[in-house]
Amino acid sequence: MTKTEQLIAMEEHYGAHNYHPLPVVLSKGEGPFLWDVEGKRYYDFLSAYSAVNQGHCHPKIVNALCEQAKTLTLVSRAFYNETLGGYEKYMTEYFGYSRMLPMNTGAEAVETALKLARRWGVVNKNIPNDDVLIVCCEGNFHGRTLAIVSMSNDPDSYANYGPLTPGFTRIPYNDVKALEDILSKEGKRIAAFLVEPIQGEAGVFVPDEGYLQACYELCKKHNVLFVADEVQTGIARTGKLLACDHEGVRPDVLVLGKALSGGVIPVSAVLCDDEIMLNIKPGEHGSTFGGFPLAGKVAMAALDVVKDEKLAERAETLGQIFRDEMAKCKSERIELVRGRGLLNAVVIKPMAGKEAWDVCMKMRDLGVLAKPTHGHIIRFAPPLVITEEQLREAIALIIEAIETV
Ligand code: IF1
Repeated sequence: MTKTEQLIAMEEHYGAHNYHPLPVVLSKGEGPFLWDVEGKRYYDFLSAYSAVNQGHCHPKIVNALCEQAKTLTLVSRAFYNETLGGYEKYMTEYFGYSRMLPMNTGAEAVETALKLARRWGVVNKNIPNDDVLIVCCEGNFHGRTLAIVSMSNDPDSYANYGPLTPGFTRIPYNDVKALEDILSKEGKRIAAFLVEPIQGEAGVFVPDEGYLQACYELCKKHNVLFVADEVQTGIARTGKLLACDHEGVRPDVLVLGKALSGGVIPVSAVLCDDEIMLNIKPGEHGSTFGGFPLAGKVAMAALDVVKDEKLAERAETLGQIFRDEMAKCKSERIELVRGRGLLNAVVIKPMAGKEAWDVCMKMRDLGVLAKPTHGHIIRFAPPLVITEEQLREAIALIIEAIETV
């Protein structure tokens, strides 16, 4: 058995079977590159689902982690810690909100946003506690907790997990009229509209221009919070700091995760203003690790890198090159290329029994890593530090894989 086969067999034997990974075992990363345990190098076109926008093992972020790890890692929120205040100040100034609440994973941050929205609905909008409704979208992906999967219409996410959490209603994505209808009908008991500015898991579904703006205005009209899940789209991935920036929309509640730490440790956060945030009082929400010293130092370093290395501008320019070059490929296998910045998807037409999975296997052999979603879609999201030359080299390999599989 090769080392690769041994390590895969070990996971098969001892691990839960809740994933179906591409058969490659990775052991090292640097910038846009990954290496497997056999020493083969790959272009990473997944970026840990957009957590590694700053590139693998970015020296400035790793250094921030190591320095803080030698000094103080965790004290819990039972006491104050030296880094949290500065981190909160940095975050609120960086994103333009009056307060932030730190958590760890994206799902926890979404849960936090749901709690803030419900609390605001009860306290500020006087909705009876048991009547509060939150509007979400078909095809959404916000994480894996029970409350969150209760919003999902993907049976893989919610089926056979027992009674689901009430208080959510779903409308079609990219449908302003649907939001208008539900707000007209039930607006008095709706606290929030929760939306991904681009749906990631659904297959990088970019809504029509003006959608976010129109939804935001409807929310204002009906006194409903506009909550943006930017866990995947935020932190420069789509060509702006936030995907909502493309339409000049400032969400009432902003949810961040993933690349907030550059993929170094789990760091997430919710940002909003006093009227919403201060409804939660001591003891009413929290997390052992939320806002711990490592998180603060790592996140500030990760966000410094985004500005210093102009990652949003890079994503915008390089994303255009990606879509233009892919459009030049006349393979019948490519049904569609879509996306924004460096969050893109290629829809693959199954031919001769070969599907997106086979294309990904071929790309792996050629030295590019990406993963199919929903059977026929491949997501392409390299670290934003990839150079134009590297990107063009990778595109040639991707096209070769598509044409030869
Ligand atoms: C998995 C997809 C990506 C997210 C948005 C919250 C979260 C996520 C918009 C939760 C997480 C992940 C989790 C990952 C697969 C993945 C994913 F394939 F499902 F669609 F990124 F593209 N909001 N997305 O996309 O964040 O709690 O995971 O930190 O394996 O479940 P988390």
